[in-house]
Amino acid sequence: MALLTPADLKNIKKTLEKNDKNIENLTGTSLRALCSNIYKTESKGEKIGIVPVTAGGGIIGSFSESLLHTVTHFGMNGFISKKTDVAGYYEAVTNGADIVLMADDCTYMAHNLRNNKISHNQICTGIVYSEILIRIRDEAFGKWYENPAEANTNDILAIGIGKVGRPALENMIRRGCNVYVYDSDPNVLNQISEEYDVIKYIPENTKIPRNGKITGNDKKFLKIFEATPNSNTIHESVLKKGAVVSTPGIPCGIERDTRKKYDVRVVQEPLGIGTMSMLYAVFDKR
Ligand code: NAI
Ligand code: 2YC
Ligand code: MG
Repeated sequence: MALLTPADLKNIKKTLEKNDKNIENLTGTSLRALCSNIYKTESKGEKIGIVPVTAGGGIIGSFSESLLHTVTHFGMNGFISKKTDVAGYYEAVTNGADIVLMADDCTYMAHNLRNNKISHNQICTGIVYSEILIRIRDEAFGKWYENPAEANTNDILAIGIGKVGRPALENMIRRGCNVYVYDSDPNVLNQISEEYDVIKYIPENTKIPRNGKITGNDKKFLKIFEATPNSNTIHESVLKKGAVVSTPGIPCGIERDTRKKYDVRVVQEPLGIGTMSMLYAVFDKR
């Protein structure tokens, strides 16, 4: 399980604001409104208790503080329990938390104590990052394409189909996208292609000559979802001019010079976007 490091969380304030603006430019809605539309829920001023957990690898420096910054940034009412683990949980509940946010090394969850809804970070991260691609408005491609409505198809390339990528894939299929999938683990790629109505995609740069023949696709994309723990997973051979990469993956999967060369817009943030998706998944229906 790829765990966050304090370095990943260093610029969370700036990164969250930058991505919120980016999401608004691309989809026409702020992150808050986007999450409210995805789950048809709204915040009613719930008190959010953040409980540090020492299990496994232990407390990650600034993890709880990053969650508090996220909920506060979006105008919600949060606090971090002074104690950790079970004592922290007891403290949060007895101090009136309506929702508890806490994470060990395996699961990061949000639990609404009032309506008993519970959400999981990897699932909600997959959903929100895929929805950003699905909800891009035509105007976002106007700078590069005569007919942006025509360019703005539902073709999406999904790279990395693991604990985050699979919920993303399921959401894209549910929402009627044509999903092309690539995963560097051939077992994963084969299993996903058998299990879901998707198109197996081998990017040019990973083409492997077999008995003199080169296999792989040369289709290019305007929308790419990536959820891998590696860098340089998005090669220029898959990109169209003005493409959008929506990636929870850490580190970022597209190199700076490739981004510049193809005018790529990137939505990538280490924790806050996924957290907002988790909270809206457990708020009450509108
Ligand atoms: P995972 O290990 O379950 O899945 C990763 C998948 O990517 C695997 O199937 C693996 O075969 C594939 N992969 C690895 N390198 C690849 C490459 N070069 N090309 C194509 N496929 C490749 O990991 P998980 O839990 O899905 O997390 C993925 C990433 O997302 C991690 O970096 C994790 O830290 C990050 N993450 C970020 C969050 C956020 O809010 N930004 C929230 C949760 C996870
Ligand atoms: O500080 C604490 O309370 C720690 N127990 C937090 C551990 C979080 C471990 N999980 C992760 O780093 C990743 C994040 C990207 C979100 C999901 N898993
Ligand atoms: Mg995030």
